[in-house]
Amino acid sequence: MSQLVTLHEFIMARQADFPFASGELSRLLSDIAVASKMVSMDVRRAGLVDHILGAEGNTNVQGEEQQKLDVVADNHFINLFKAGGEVCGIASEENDDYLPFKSQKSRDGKYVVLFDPLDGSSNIDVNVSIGTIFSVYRRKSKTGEEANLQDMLQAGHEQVAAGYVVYGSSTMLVYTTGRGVNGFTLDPLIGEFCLSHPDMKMPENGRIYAINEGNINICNPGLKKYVQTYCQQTREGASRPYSGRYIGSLVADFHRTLIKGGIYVYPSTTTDPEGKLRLLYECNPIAFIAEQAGGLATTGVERVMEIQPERLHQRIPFYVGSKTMMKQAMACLEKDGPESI
Ligand code: AHM
Ligand code: MG
Repeated sequence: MSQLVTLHEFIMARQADFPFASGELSRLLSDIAVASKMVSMDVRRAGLVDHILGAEGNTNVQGEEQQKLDVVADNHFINLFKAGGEVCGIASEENDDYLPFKSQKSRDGKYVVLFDPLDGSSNIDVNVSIGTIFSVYRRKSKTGEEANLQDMLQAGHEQVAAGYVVYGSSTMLVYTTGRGVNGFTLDPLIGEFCLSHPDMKMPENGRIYAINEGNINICNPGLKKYVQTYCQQTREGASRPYSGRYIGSLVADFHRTLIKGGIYVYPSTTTDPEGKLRLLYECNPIAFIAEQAGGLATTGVERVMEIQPERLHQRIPFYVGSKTMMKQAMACLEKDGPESI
């Protein structure tokens, strides 16, 4: 039997690789792990909360107001970050504006975190996998001051860490600090994330495409051509076309793409010209992980992590996946009708 390595042990061992590290990023990653265990517990009880303890917006048996699970998840992360003191402010999909933390301890924190506390939350009602996605940046403002908007609007290539947690048939945390990608599965018996997927690599090619095909006639012609010619036709040497798989939870669709290879696309459409996914909370962290695992992430036009964000809730068209499939999709876009952003 190989030795069990907990996330905590792994983070501490990695910290020793950086002789001048102060341990703040390590503590921050540990806080994220603790918050995601709390969310995992809530997700496991979601059906009970809705159907037995009282629906959202109602009062539960204890007479307390029920909150939506995304708000509950948001609060778990915010509370842990405030208590930890490594983070001077956050921005999340659940909040209209960024939140600078006021205490002196937090104002001395080096980092900001941008996150989507519960991605794919429309899947909660039907018991399908959902996730948390996070990005960590070093602050731009002076230590000791309040975090500001410029701390939040950093390009993806400035991320110091990024990851996601998928609340699936098991709960898994996958993260990178720019030195490869590692995955940890939550062992519910001991309540610890344990290293289960060391040094994850995305296959160079794949046979699975993930796109909401209901949108195929309102997206650009280049993407339609790619899907029809590369994904839906039996190509030489293959026994059948590619498989379409679309969970509708970015984290779960991407997790499969990372492990099995494939391509995930949420393009611009005539109804949503900027696409749907948020640059800061969804695309940048997933792009960082994809690239660290050997994949690519673009808007169909440019590398996601090069974009200088202009707004907190900015959306972009998003293409991510195995190198070969991404290159083929990008070539179709160039030739048959580009993404517009
Ligand atoms: P959310 O952040 O409001 O949950 O929306 C993001 C989700 C992604 O997880 C998923 O890939 C996509 O929206 C699905 O959208 P659609 O139903 O339009 O295909
Ligand atoms: Mg989301």
